[in-house]
Amino acid sequence: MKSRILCLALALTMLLTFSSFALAEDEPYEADILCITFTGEPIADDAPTKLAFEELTNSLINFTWVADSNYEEKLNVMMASQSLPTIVVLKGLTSSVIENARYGAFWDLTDYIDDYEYLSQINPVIINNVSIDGRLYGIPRTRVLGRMGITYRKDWLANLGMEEPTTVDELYDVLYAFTYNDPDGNGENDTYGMTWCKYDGPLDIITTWFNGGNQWVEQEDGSVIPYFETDGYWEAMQWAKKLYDDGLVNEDFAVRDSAIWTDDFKASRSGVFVDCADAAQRMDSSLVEQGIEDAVWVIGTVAGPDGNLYNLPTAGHAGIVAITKAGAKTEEDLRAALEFLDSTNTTEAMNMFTYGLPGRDFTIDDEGYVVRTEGATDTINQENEGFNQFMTNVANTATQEKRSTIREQVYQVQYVINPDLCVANPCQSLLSSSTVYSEKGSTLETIVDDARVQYIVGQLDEEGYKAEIQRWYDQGGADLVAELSEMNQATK
Ligand SMILES: [Ca+2]
Repeated sequence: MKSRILCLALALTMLLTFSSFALAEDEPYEADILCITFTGEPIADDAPTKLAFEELTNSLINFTWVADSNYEEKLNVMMASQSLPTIVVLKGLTSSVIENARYGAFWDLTDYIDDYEYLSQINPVIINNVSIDGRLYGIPRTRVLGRMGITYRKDWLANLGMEEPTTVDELYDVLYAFTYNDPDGNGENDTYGMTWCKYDGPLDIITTWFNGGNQWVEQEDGSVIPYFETDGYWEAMQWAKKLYDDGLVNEDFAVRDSAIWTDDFKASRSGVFVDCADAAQRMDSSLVEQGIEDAVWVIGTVAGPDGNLYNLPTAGHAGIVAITKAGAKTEEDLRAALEFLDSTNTTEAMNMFTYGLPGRDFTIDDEGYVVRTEGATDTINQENEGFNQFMTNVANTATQEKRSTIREQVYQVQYVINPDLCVANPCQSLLSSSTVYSEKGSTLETIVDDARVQYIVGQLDEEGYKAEIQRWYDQGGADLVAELSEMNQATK
């Protein structure tokens, strides 16, 4: 028995020796990164978090810092002189970024990402949104994609003996009861269903519930049609009009400023709010301050007439992290850069980006939650400034902090439920290259958005609405459809 244990120990020692030998042989990757600093005092080369991160990812990071305020200018100069380092943080897909991608300044990553554990997990809607001519020229700096939700008063729902709505019809019933059945039980007729404002976000969110698309809808042949040509858009508009006609939304929504949009919900005058799901946290805090506890809940979406769940996404990104051909000269160099970027998405790496240095700035408790050290947020804000700007967060792997019930529900809605329900706008990344859109885009959007509101409030009948849609086509819409269709087909 004793000898068996000895053998095992010996084998283990050899194994450990072998693996540390193997690690030592593996040269660190030299990561040259063009990155953003907001304060002009970015993370130092010998900062503990940077050193720990380099050890974790087996890299040596050499930052070139550019101030956020003149990032665009500096970037353009460096692109023009082909002096970009290998890895470049691009804040957005500007026209010069698009031109440089087309001229071959950056590697086309489309056919490579599937080979990497984390990079293969980028949400396809985000890939769509950051593509240039249908190709991927950088790893998205991912932001919450499935952000939207329906915030409501769950105490009112309970008072009325109603269940959480799961369909548009059930939501209608809730809005009706919130308006006419005294949900707050005070005997007064002093509440209504849902607050809208002149910002058209809620109507666009509702449109997706009815499978009415997100601005543009792709056809089988790759051409696109504007979303207002779908049956779903029309049905959503009818539903919205019914809410308005039945008095379930605020009558003045077309002129109500978005700055006071939330006031009625916070004052317990209305019981539903359709916007970013994280608004639920702010609504909850506001009500708690007034002594109304445990009254707010949020869900992602409700099923439309076809029984499916859809939701309106955000862009889901804040630009991309590109790999330059000036820096990565060979495919081997490209692979090394991709491997490095992939390794920045592990749980350990994401925790350093998010919470700072393990042990000093945060620990992980017995339940597996992150616990931040008191005051650590200030430390990492100063010491690690700019450090996480090249974070791509494509797989949301960071360990989570323990949250309040409502925050946990917001997280579930935004990161677990919604991402698979998001409806892509097939033209999202094409619009910046569209000639017609750059000339007439905002005029055209105003025509159709105004027509929708005017129809809902009864200023336009169906005939009048359709005349506005015709005006949309006549004033450049027809050209826009043709141009975007051609552009979209070219990416196929
Ligand atoms: Ca009442």
